[in-house]
Amino acid sequence: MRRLALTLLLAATPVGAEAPSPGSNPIIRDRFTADPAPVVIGDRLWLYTGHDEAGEGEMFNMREWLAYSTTDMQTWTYHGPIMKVADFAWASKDAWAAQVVAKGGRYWLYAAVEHDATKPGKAIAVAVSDRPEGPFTDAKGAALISNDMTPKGTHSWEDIDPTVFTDDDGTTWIAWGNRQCYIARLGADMVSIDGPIREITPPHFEEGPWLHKRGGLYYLTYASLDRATHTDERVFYATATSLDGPWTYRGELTGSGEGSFTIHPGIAEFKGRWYLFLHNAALTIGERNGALGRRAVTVEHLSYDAQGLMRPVTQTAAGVTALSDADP
Ligand code: FUB
Repeated sequence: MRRLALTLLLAATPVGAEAPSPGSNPIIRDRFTADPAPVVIGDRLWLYTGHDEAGEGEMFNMREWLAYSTTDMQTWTYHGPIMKVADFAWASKDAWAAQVVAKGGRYWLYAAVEHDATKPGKAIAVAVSDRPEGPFTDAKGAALISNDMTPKGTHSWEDIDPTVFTDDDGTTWIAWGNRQCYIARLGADMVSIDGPIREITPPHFEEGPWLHKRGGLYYLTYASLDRATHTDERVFYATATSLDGPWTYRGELTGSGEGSFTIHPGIAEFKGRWYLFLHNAALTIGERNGALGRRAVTVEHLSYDAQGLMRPVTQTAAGVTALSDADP
């Protein structure tokens, strides 16, 4: 596997340039990837991404979701496409941001897609598999969340970017949104909404929410856009002692991804260390340079201060250090 990873690294290295060391950013170099979503399953960290295939003049061209996994945070095994947007019969296009979570011995994928003309606008799909590497199949046969379920929204793509989180009491929650951020409890079947949809939009919220918990504190981390001061998204966050809120705004966690209008956080603890996954647009593959629709996933170490606040993260080319079996 190590030889395969090295071969892929060399294949993406321009002639005459020194090959980057394994594990350096961006971590995937042989295809353009975006919207990273990590999850720890057993002794591996699994990473699900979108697949950016935009050509010249195209904003996005995303048709499928990909899976990778690692044991050491340096070498990444590619598991291929796990599902295509065409596998949702009711969706028309756009395999946008997704997250996979484990529950009840199965693996659940929640993803943003474009609904067909029967319910115009973006929607959130749910799929399931018995294995993290898929294949995943449509678990509901219809949208879990569609544009008509959040009528207050100001535009047709407000229902994107699901993040799914299971609390210590076993209840599972989904948050999502663009410009508006919503949260709702999922039914025990994982394919229904159980209870009200509440709006929890934090300051400068744009998209890409990510829910996690550490100790007794909940974190809502998201792609922000303060249009008065910035042209590209950055990552901000808020904290709360209950998912019912109130949420306390905590400001910037990290700045924009190099060359990229969008950014998208994904957070996981793996073998005792915390990681922040992001994307930028700094990768060139052959003739294709990074762009709005040709992004590249990165990862950085994440740490907390004594109050449990996340310390600001500097994005690096070096990436994260290797985990060894000796690590906790
Ligand atoms: O990748 C398509 C969209 O761009 C995602 O859904 C957003 O989070 C932004 O990254």
